[in-house]
Amino acid sequence: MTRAVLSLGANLGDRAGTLRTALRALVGEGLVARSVLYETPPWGPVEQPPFLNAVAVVRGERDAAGWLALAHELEDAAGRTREVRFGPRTLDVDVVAVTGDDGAPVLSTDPELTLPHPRAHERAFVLVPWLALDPAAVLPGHGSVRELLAGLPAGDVEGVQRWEQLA
Ligand code: PH2
Ligand code: MG
Ligand code: MG
Repeated sequence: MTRAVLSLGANLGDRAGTLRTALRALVGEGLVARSVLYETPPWGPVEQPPFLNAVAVVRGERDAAGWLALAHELEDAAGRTREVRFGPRTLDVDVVAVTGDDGAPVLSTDPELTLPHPRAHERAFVLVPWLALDPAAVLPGHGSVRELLAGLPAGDVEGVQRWEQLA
């Protein structure tokens, strides 16, 4: 069994509907916990509409490649086409980190699936929802999510706004 942290994002179309459909599909895939939806300013070089983001933790028989395949299935089900890097999308599901049942992190330098995710440590839109659902969260190789957030610019963290009250 492995445990995976997934980051979900959407900034085109019915953002909340798309994310809720994907989160519902994860219930059948070993969903352990999920955050509420957060509205977040676009991160990165592309000017684009704000995102809704969420984080989910799943546990199941899949290995890291299996979680990535699931992420792609969810994106395909949302009608995602692969376009501009960092650009707008109906649904993006990224595998942030995978750990074995012994707690050992899966490490990978494969460009198709780098683990842990190479930019998660600097993205408040990943770290804020993750910390909210798991106050003891650790990003392998980078340390506690709480401390990572404390090191980010305050504006980045404040920009991540809870978008709904209930999960
Ligand atoms: N995803 C990106 C690029 N920028 N910004 C926010 N706020 N949320 C995202 O999910 C996001 C982004 C590419 O994957
Ligand atoms: Mg992404
Ligand atoms: Mg992606």
